[in-house]
Amino acid sequence: GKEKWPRGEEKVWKECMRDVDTEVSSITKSFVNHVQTSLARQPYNLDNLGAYQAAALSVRDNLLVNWNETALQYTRKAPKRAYYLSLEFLMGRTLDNALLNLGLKDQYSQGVKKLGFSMEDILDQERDAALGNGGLGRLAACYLDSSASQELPVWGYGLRYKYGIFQQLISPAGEQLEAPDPWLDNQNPWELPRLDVAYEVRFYGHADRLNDGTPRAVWAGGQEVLAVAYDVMIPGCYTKTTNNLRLWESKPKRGFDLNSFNAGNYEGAVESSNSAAAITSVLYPNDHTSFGKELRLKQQYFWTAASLADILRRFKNIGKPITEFPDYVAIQLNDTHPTLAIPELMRILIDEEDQPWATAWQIVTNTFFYTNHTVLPEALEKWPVPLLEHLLPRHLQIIYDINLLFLQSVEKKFPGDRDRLARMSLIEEGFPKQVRMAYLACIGSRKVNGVAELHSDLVKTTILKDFVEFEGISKFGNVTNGITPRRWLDQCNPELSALISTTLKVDKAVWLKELTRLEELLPKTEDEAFRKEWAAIKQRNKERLAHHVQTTLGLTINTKAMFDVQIKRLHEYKRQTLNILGVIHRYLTLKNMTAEEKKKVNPRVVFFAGKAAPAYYIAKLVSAPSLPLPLPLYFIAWLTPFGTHQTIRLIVNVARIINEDPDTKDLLSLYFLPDYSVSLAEVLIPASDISQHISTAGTEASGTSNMKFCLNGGLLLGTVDGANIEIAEEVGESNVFFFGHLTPAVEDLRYQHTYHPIPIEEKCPALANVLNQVSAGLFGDADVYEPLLNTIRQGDHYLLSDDFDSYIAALAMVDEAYLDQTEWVKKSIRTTAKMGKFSSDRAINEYAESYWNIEAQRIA
Ligand code: 73E
Repeated sequence: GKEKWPRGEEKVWKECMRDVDTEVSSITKSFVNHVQTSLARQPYNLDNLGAYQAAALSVRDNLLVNWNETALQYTRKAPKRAYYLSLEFLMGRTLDNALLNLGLKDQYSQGVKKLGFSMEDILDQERDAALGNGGLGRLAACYLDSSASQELPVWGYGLRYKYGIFQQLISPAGEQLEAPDPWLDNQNPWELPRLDVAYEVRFYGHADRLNDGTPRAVWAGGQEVLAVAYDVMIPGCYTKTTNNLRLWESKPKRGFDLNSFNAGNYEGAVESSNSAAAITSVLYPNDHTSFGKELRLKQQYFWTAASLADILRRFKNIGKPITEFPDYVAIQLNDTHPTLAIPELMRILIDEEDQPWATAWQIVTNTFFYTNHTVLPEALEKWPVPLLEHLLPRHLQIIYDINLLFLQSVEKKFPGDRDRLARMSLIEEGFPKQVRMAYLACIGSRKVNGVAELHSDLVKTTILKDFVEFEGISKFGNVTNGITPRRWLDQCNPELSALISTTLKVDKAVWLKELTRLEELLPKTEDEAFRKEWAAIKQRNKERLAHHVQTTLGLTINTKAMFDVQIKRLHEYKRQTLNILGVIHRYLTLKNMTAEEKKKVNPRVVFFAGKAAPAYYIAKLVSAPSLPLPLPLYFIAWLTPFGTHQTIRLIVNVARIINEDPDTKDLLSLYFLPDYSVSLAEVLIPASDISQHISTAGTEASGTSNMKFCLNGGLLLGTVDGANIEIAEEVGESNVFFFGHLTPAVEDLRYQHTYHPIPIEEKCPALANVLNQVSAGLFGDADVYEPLLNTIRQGDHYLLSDDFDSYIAALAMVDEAYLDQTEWVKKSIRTTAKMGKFSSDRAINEYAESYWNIEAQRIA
């Protein structure tokens, strides 16, 4: 039917439009005002997207006031500030978060209702800002929220990618297809273009040492591009403090080469403008792999150079001598991606500020802090020396100089230890030689940390062992990751948040910033009415998820079943394959059961979501039309989706069979939800009964979704890895389901796989049977899966065959525990109650106190 216009109450619309002084709230007025002015739209036929934009602009006005006051106060008081350099900020949506942090959600909801809109529909119009791959990028976003909420003077610096993480489509055959994510297409009301804040960044050219008794050199020639700032406001929770996230966009310094144009070379004239814009065009979608691509290195330098120039300019405004730089500035390096900031600051101090080498190095090593996020060898960044020499000739000189002095000091402490020098050199020998970025980040920083206890120990005993021996243990620490309870409880699970406030008899403004107060829920485990309410909320969250899947995918989900969830990037080490093979095992077991036996089985719905890294994505996006045909063989191999792509395909095809099997479908069903995102996580996490974090021990540095599930009362099934260990320490081992070999066993097991392999039929008959059923074509496409199955039969680097039996046993324990619903709900309450430690407020305060030495600033 035709919609009636205007929506909502006509009187309210009219009064807002005439701006007469009535009882209509200022919120409604500002909303209508933006419809008429900023959007230049007819108020009477506004759609949901327009309403979202008007609401966003109106909220933005509120934020702007606070943001300006915060900036002004930081400038006036000039406290020491910290800067978080991250190539990824996985922010998700902003409107709901801003409304909650401002404490204006109820008022806005009522306001838009009067105008005929539902807040839920409006919020749903917003596109995710998905400028990140996974945990590392989402951690950066949580840390910004916590910094502002804790009133700490912290700014983020990143890149304004035109395209975020690709959109994932799943073909009917189960193949992952990637589409670009043009997230800025509808305009982004949350960013403020700062065309006045721009820096020139140089690439290529030549570097000539002055050889005048100083370490100076002149770097000239090459290409210069412009970095333009876009600011994103970061509101704290119930505070005026509104910090800044500054994202750089690349632009050609001159849009157009007039000489070439006049010479009739139109293509040549726009070429430089194309290559400059390419730098910030797309986020690299491969996490845990270092690709060595020139464009990625350009991104890293472009971003670090612009950020440092900006930080230095701000420091100079204070008017202090450059030697006091570290008293005013701390820079956190989020993994090794911004490591070029170290030679870049050396370059500025030496070549532009004319400082002696030792002074410059002193400043640098008191300014930077380095967080390592992974010990997987394939993720450790190394850049080929020839590439660096070509793109950043001066920086390569500086890196060689740093290395020379460093190795001299190592030689002094360990005379004659040639092996040690080779191991510790910043330059790895080989063809080509490569720069080891983790080593450079380590020696150029004041402190180094890992992201969970186990991981930090592994950093100290494996990849940076020699550096601990040389520099002393006190330089190396741990800051266990955290998550913001604003987004990951209050926003995604409003009913649970409300129940907690009522139960604790304290406003959420208090406990959301003092999360250990959740412990006060503990006595409530013995309160039956409370348990009922707790369980009812979980049930409604499951129904909300089911409704979402129904409306987006047209699938009907059994909400009476246990919801079992594994959502994260697809990666061999995270072992989604173990999970799907476990599902197949369950299916085969059910198929062999009598009707009587089946009656004792609790129904289970298994959810997967996650993106696999497309190795050829960038190539496809940038140069798809010009691929040479026919393709050489090695190229086809490279394009063939492998490993994780086959796992997705297996999941989809297993789902197709078992969801239709009348023998089992009431007891087991399986869904792969496409295009996993922050917003989808916000629906999935509160609905989970059990979630899986099943990496091979020692491979998942921390994990952060484990914390999100537990905070929402979902129980954890996992390996003894990363932050799972600390979660268990907090909630008690009886409230988590652990399985699998421990970290110290992994090396030996891998050795056995290589040198004393045992046939899988012997070693793990249950797993062998599952693999054979897949090979036999039970789920179709048998030959497609053979390479994947063979990685388990031979080599088995991630030890699926070693952990399978204990995994199946752990799943059975989950089933058993779920049968006793009273006890299960108690576990659920206890889990939430003990999650206080994992607030990102705790983590950010550790950085502020023990690393950066910065203090909270009250914005009056
Ligand atoms: O365990 C997670 C950790 O919780 C780890 O795998 C992830 O970082 C999270 C936050 O600390 C991570 N991402 C990357 N390395 N570790 C990475 C590597 C290269 C490119 C992009 C991301």
